[in-house]
Parts: sequence; C-alpha cells; structure tokens
Amino acid sequence: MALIAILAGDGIGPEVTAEARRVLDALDLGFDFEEGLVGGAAYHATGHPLPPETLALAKRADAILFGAVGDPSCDSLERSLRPEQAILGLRKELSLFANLRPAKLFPGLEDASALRPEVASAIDLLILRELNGDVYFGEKGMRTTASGLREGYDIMSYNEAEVRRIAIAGFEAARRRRGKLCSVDKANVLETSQLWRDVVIETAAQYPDIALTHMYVDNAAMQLVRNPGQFDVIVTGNLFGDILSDQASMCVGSIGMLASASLSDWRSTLGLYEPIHGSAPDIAGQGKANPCAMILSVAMMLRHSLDMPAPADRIEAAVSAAIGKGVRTADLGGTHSTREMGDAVLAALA
Ligand code: GGG
Repeated sequence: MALIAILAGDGIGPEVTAEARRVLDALDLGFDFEEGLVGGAAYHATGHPLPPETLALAKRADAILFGAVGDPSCDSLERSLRPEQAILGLRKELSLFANLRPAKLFPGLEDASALRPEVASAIDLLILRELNGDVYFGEKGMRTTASGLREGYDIMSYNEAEVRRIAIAGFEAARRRRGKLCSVDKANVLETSQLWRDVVIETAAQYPDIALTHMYVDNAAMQLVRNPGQFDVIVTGNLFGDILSDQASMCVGSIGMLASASLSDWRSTLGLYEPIHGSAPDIAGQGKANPCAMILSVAMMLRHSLDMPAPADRIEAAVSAAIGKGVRTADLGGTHSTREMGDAVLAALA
C-alpha cells in the first residue's frame, strides 16, 4: 500500500491540504497517510523547521504532499531556522531538482487573468524550474565593507552536471508535449547563465527532434505577458523559475491555481507535490484560500509518483467543472470559501 506523507506546514497550508485530503478520501485509492510537522509549525513544536522525524517520513514515503511554509513570527530567527529552510532542505536531501509548474487557463477564468481573454486562453505551458542550485544554495552572509557599510551576499553558482540533468528533464518534457523548449537565462551578464546556455546547447545534440530557443530572463518576463502562447516548455534556474512561475500564475487567473511536482529524475517516481503559493499568513485561518492548486497537486502526484492517470484526470476535470460552474474564491474575484470550493470539486467528482 502506498504511503503518502502529508506535510501541511504553516498559514493556509493546513486549510488547503485538508481539502486535498478530502478529495483523496473520496477517491478511496487505498493509500496510507502519515502527517509530519514542517516549517514554522515544526520550529515552534521542536525547535527545527525540518525535524529528523519529518525528513525520515519523507524519505520512506512513496510521495509527499506539501502545503506551504512561512511564518512571520519566525522572521527574526537566524536563516537556518526559518520555515522556508524546510522546503529547501527537503528538495536538497531528496535530490528533488526538477520542479514542474504547468500553467493553463481553465475555461471560465478569462476574467480573472491579468491578460486579455484571447491572449490568456492561448496559454498552455510548463515551467521547469531547477531546484537544487543557484543563489538559494550558494554561500551567503553579511559582512562589513572596508568603509564600514553592511553588505549582504549570496553566491550564485551552477556546475555543468546540475545544468545537464535539468536540461535533459527539459528536453524530455518537451518531447512529451509539443516539442518546443525555451531555455531562459541571463547569459549576457552572468557566468552561471553562460555555462547554462553552453550545456543546454551541448545537450540539444541528443534531441534533434526538439525545437530549442534561448531567451534572456527579462525578455521572457515580457513575452509571458505579451505572447505567452508561444511557449511550450520553459527550462530555467531556481531564481528565474521562482519569479516567472508566479508571473505565469497571474496570466491564468491566480497563484491559487498553480500546482507543482518536484522530481528527482524525469524517470523517477519519487516526488514532492505542492501548490506554488506560499503560506499567505494575511488570510490564514479565515477560510478564504483557494485550495485548487493543492488539489491539482494531488492530481500531479497520482500521475507522476503513483502511476494512476485515470483518477488524476478525474480530479482535473472536477476542478475544471467547479470553475466552470462559477465557483470562485477571493483570489479569483469571488466570495466562495475554501471549504465551498472543496465541496464543489467533490460534487463534480461524484
Ligand atoms: N508551497 C510553496 C511554499 O511553501 N513556498 C514558500 C517558499 O518559501 N518557497 C521557496 C521556494 O519555492 O523556493
């Protein structure tokens, strides 16, 4: 029996995870579930955002459902104890380097998109974000300059093996979609990006069937709002992918609609599944959060880690039906609650 680790985390994490769990219970797929503490919730209970027992649970699980981390009451802690270190630690410890963030407009959400309806409805793209390198993991610190100024630094680095494996994941993803890969970097300014571009070009030799293009990240940000229909798969680094996927989410209605899968290899079944949004402490506990991204993360989990494409399709169709019926949480311009959105998805599943 497959074991699912449920790490709900902070803020709206528990609320949206509860709706995802209701969907899983309704499908009755025979999983075992085990809950673990993570993020600020774990720090307050154990003194660490990623306690050893949570890491052990994640390692023995078949898949991990992750809500969100982030807690303003932890803002003054040293960086290694902040809630966000839990998700960075899980990604690193489990070698979850490939983050799939699909963005597609659900019919009916044209009015919620930041773009004109005809531009928004052309969106069907996948952002593949590298997760184990970049400024997130380079040496960082605070120091004082010779003239007495405080100076913060974060070292950005990628080695060629790290770039090659995400490039391969990008080409493989493009092969399973429409055969187009756009590699996003800042090679006109950054050495890491020059290496990125060189390695992507070298890797392309094994994928003559894929149409490869390169784009600077500033241009990619502009093209995502000007003509997002041109993109199929975008492969990019940790920082650029973090930013571009939040931008893409507003092009399809809301950050509350984007699910993600973090995988250790394009062939591997181990995965962590989470909405791309954070803990949204400003609305936590108010029943306002949109659970769709979390519910859609369950669909990604069923498809990628558990080889269950049929229930995954059912979940996606149920979310689409709920949206089609006009159910809208506040982020989508409506007044429905988290629970009411969950109810609508469950009703459509039945
Ligand atoms: N569910 C995503 C989440 O909790 N995000 C908070 C966060 O700190 N994420 C860091 C990142 O995605 O790099």
